Amino acid sequence: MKAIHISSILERLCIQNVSGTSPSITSFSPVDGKAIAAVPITTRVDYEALVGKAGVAFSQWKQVPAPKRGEIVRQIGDALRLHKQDLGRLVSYEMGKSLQEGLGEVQEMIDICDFAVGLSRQLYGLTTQSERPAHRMFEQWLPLGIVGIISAFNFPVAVWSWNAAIAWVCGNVCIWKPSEKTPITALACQKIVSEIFNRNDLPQEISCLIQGDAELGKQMASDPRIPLLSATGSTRMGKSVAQAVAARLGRTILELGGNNAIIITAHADTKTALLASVFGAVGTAGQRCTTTRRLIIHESIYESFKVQLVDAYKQLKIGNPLDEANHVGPLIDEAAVNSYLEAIKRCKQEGGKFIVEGGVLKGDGYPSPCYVKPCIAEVEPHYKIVQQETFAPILYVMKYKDLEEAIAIQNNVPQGLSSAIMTLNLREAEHFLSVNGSDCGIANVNIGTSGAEIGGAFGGEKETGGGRESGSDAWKAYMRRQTNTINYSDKLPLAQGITFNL
Ligand code: UN1
Repeated sequence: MKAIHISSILERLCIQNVSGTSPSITSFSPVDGKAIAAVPITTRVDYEALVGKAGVAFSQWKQVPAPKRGEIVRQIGDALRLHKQDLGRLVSYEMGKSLQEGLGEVQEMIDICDFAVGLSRQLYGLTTQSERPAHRMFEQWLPLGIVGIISAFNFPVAVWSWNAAIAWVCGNVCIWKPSEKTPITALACQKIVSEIFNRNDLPQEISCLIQGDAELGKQMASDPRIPLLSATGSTRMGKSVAQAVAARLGRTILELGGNNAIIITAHADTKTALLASVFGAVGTAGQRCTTTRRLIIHESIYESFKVQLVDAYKQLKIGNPLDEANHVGPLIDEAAVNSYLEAIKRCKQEGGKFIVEGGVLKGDGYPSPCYVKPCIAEVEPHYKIVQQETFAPILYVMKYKDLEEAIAIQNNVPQGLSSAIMTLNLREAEHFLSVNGSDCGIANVNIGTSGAEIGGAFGGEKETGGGRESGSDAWKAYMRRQTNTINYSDKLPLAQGITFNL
């Protein structure tokens, strides 16, 4: 990966380096440890000014009919198509995920724009039958105002776009605080969308970008001018955001930790199960909310599946994620490497037996200290470490006897994002999806836990936070619902048959 290549990408995406001016955040690539560029930090004064401008932008944007707002989002989707290669590479370089996954992330952005364009003509409300004569009842969905978006480093652009594209067609304006670990991809997106708003004589502040640390996030959480805050990140962050927003009775959409499991039954197609498990566990170097962290395998196939798994891990190529021959790139930073090492240590202390050893990779082909080996440990489901989400490629495997037990193991963790069962048996599959089955927001059959399509509502239960983003009717969280009753008679009949005469 030559530096010159990245600098021409930055140039094409109109990214200027502000290094030297203060205060700023410098972004370092986990791929080679080099500084990519610096961006200015948003000060309190800048923030105040921006929220003011966002409010003004909202008063203009909400007047634009929803299908016309959709037309603007269509143009954003087209601009993303044009920049897909550059932006995908930048995502890969700044975040460390494989180029395939970087490009996939930009594709998610394009897809959600397309979805939002269609949605802009389908923000339907219900009509209701009134119990009173000559009355008409219906509901309508109206724009909410400023939507705050706090996104995480692992999906530095897609998760923002799920929120922003939907929020925009709903008539809202957005203020986005990306992770301070991935400020450059955020800036690139902001440039792309600002250009579209400019070209259409619309205020740029329909999309605002602020850069900073957790303090800035806290400022958003306690700001009553932001009626909805959508936050993706750790459960710890989510709890603090939820409390601050609840204290002012605002709304949140929370997408927090996962501890996702695949149940592999005796009736599984083991070839599919193997591929799904490995991609789920090592994709994005185990740094997806939807990463497969646990495999719960039927005892009758446990030993043979284990052998195949270990074999598959031997084929994994770890290295520069921009080199398409590699499957796994680096972790985001050294702090992530330390929590990976710590989790391995704690797993061993609790009795975990590593069938594929972990460790930090050094030497040729690993130009930063962030490359680690994906590893696999045999564990007991009750281990403390197994209850936790470690954002790294550590896969815990365990065995079960009957499906009830497997489902209990799967559900018996604090998180509830994604889950899957691998089986060709109809009874097992349906049981897994029934009221007695998975307790997660996402439950799949014969595909892994990660890689959700944008068309579904994305999110999870319990400590995952309960929010839903992206497809289906997730848009409803971005609007305010109004129930309307119109009396077109010359009388005033009261509901519930109450009489009131003067
Ligand atoms: C996340 O990790 O926060 O389902 C989002 C997936 C991706 C999105 C993950 N489409 O794995």
